[in-house]
Amino acid sequence: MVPVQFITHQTERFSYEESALLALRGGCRWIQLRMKEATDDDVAPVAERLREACTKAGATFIVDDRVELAKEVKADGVHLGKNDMPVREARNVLGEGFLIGGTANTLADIERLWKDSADYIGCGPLRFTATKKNLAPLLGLDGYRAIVAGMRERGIRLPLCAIGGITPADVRPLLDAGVQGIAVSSYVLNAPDPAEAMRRLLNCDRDETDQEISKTV
Ligand code: TZP
Ligand code: MG
Repeated sequence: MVPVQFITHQTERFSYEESALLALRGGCRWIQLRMKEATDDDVAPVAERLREACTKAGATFIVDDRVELAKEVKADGVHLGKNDMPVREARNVLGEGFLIGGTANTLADIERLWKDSADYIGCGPLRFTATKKNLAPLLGLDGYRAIVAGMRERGIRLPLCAIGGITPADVRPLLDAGVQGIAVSSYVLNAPDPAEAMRRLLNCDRDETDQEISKTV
């Protein structure tokens, strides 16, 4: 199964919370609660409920940006962008048991996060996406190849998740480029059947014969 982090989003069809529940229904076991414009008071009850839903599903639950809230709701981790609390500071607040993910757009970002002891990297964007404002320059597949080569040269061993406009057709090439996982939102939420779309992403590392067999058993 491909490691897939689902990033919540609100659409005309679904609330943030519903989006996460659909991802879980599709078999996703790694949810990031991202409610960019909301206040902590709005996020807290959603986080409490999703914490419970993730526990029931055996899924890892990550909160975007909000370190204190992540701690309060006993999330498994927090995801920090470049303008959020620095990873080192968050580590002091949260301790060693917490997963801390960091956003990177360049090899230099990854090096900084590595030194700061982040646990995984969300690196992108692969291509344009409307889900995030102020998007960094697009990496394309070649961008990931260069970043993976740079990480190897520097001995940086951190799970790298590609993000930004990812669809199933991108997954194999990204894994071949050396990334370990993907983070996704819009492909799933814009699909006619989001749970099925999630299932398709998770199975992208299996060959077509495997997928046909699994449909029949
Ligand atoms: N950062 C870069 S893209 C993105 C974030 C949080 C959202 C996910 O992108 P998409 O295209 O909706 O899968
Ligand atoms: Mg952020």
